[in-house]
Amino acid sequence: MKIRRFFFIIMNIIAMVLLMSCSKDTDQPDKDPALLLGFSQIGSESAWRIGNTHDIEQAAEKHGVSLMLENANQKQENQIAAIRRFIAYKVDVIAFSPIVEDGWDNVLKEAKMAGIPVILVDRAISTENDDLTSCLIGADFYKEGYMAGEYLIRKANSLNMEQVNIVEITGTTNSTPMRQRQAGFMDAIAGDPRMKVTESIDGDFLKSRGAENMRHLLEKYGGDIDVVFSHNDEMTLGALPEIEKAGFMPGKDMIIISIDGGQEAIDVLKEGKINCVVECTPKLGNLLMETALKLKAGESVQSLIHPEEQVFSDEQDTSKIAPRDY
Ligand code: GYE
Repeated sequence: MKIRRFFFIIMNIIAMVLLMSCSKDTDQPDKDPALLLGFSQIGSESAWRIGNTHDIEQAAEKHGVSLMLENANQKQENQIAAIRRFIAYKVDVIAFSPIVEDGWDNVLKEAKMAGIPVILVDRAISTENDDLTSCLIGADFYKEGYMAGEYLIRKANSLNMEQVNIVEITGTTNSTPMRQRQAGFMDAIAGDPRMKVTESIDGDFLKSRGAENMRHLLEKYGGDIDVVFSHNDEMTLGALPEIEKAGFMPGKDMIIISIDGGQEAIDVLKEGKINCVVECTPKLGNLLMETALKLKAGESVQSLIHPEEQVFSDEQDTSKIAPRDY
């Protein structure tokens, strides 16, 4: 009995020592993080966005950054409230992906008054005060739209098309990727008299809206649609079943062009139902952490940082496309 009791006490002491040493380790990064970063994410509207959030969380952990992450569920007012909370909390650096371009000046002036540097991630803002933000880390959306247009010209040539009727399902009106993808695409096809954009319609980057818009376009134009240019994979994936339900084969009867390059869209490209996917990488986390750490240290940073991107299409051997991470 005495021996049992002795063992019991010894085991308890060992357990307590182990527990204390464990909690000391896990507490460490929070007690003395390299940086406290407040990040306001737009929402969870797409595989791109979910991949982007995940990448930022992983990068924060890797760089020893303590991350206050807030999801705005697609509402600008939630993003503004989150930025105000970050200011009240006195974070070292604020980062956010603005859902639309307008309406940020007031809250950013508050951040400036508090002496907190602000990084734009993914999307830009429209302002006359250039000194409200330190830099923008995000894709070159104009180039993405331009590459989509260049692909279409090559495809139309290969099919000897005489006229090309295009419908465009755009991302959120007044968001940077919507404006710039559209501008790049229009500029790329501008010199080709065969190209005609019959209708542009806002699909808000959502799958449900992609489906709804495609139904509307099919009712209106039916088989007169030669090309569907969709500003993201989610809307494309929503549109495809509607095209099939209407009796057309996507990828054959209609040329399908998408942007993002998530795994699901790449799988459909391999099946031949999408013809071209322009890559937009959500992997901005490491660049964000490196830039935020530099700002905390008072170092200067590049004002615009674009990641490298490519085009996936039926012009290549799609079986060789490496697995995507989002
Ligand atoms: O293309 C889309 C998304 O801003 C690049 O937002 C991003 C876009 C992306 O939800 O899928």
